[in-house]
Amino acid sequence: MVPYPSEVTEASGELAVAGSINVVTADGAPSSAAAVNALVTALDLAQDADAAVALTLELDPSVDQGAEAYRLTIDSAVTVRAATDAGLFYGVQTLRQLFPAVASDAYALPRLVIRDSPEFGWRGSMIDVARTFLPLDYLKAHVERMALFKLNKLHLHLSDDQGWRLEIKSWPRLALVGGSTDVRGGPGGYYTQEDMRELVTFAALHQVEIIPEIDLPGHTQAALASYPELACDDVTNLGLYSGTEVGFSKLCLTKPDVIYPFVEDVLREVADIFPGRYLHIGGDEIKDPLYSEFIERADAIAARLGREIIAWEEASVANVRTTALLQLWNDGYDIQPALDRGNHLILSPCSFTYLDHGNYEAQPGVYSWCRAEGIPLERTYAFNPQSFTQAVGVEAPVWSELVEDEATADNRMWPRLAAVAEVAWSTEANRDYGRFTLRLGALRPHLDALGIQYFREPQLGW
Ligand code: TNX
Repeated sequence: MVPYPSEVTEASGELAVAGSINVVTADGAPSSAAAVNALVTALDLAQDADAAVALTLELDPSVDQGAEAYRLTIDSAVTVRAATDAGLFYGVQTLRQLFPAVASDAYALPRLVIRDSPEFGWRGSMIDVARTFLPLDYLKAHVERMALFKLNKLHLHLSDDQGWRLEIKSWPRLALVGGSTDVRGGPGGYYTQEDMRELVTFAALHQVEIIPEIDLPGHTQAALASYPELACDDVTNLGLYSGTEVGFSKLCLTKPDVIYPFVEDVLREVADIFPGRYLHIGGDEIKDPLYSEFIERADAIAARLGREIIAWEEASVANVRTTALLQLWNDGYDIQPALDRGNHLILSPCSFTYLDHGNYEAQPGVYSWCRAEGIPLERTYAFNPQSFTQAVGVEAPVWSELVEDEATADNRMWPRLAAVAEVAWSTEANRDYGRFTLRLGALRPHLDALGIQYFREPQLGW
């Protein structure tokens, strides 16, 4: 099992399941019901009220170790109890890992009792769809894969210099022009608002929340090429960009009458599509005397929309609401001012979690600016979020300057995202790299069944 549960008590013997099973779902718990139905279908088990074995999902408020906690009992029956649909859903994911990945005639489940709840509520994966556009179907497949490992936040980096990937109805050229190419000068692409609503609904059914990021006020060349009035008047380079430099573009912060209505329109439409609590406003890699003021005004716009902001660590210099989350990305960054103010952190330290870096030293086609030796599985696993105070959890980004396609995205994310999942879910006492490699190594057929084109990690025996 990955991530390893809080408490596993093994009993002796096995529970045999063959042919059919009596599935009883809980009313008002749609994601766990859908997950358990999908599981028994994949295992070729017929649902039959008279079957020898019952698989029951039960809402039980006494399971009170937090909103994602569950208990799984396997004795003469299989029972998952939780106070919430999310808890039941995670119980089903654990069960999914205890069954084989592919159907067979008969199954033997270990008798045991599991009590489980996560250490951190934020267990994230970030995909940069701005440098390289990836199709909606890939994002849906990724959500299903995340769910198996109890990852629950999919952060989409929706805009950058090389592309604007979200339809904005009040500023249509953003997607039509800004979305028309990518980092290699290829055809690019964008998601319609309908596409993203569909993804939000699909993700919710897998207990995954989509976190939309519009990167402001830097990383905005695609927006400037779409609407040149957003740039300062002395800027002459207003074309679409398909290189890999960073930090050269920005909204013109001395034109507040132009840029703040733009930011307000964009964030209003984003908030309308994505129902979650947070809007990620970027805020990275830009130097401007009016930077802090921009972040504060964007935070105020989010407040009027009833939302909180997330911003990259640089925004810690601004006086944002204490509800803002800051995303740490340089290992040693001095984030103390934000902690003093009371802000919480999403932990994405580049030397542990930047999955655009190699699975091994000198892997071709990867970045290495943060760690020359690459970021092997063991390194990601060694990250200890418990050493931070005021952290909501961990998130691993894949920047896509060098990620040209789905196979490459898979290679960068897997199996390292499974390590991220365990680091964020499991207790420090339950983490042990040797045991992790045995447990994850055994789940290879599950990754195969999901069609993941993972890196064949030698330390897993793959
Ligand atoms: C830094 S991390 C960036 C991205 C790049 C990435 C490449 C961060 C907030 N900004 O714009 O894609 O490095 O590794």
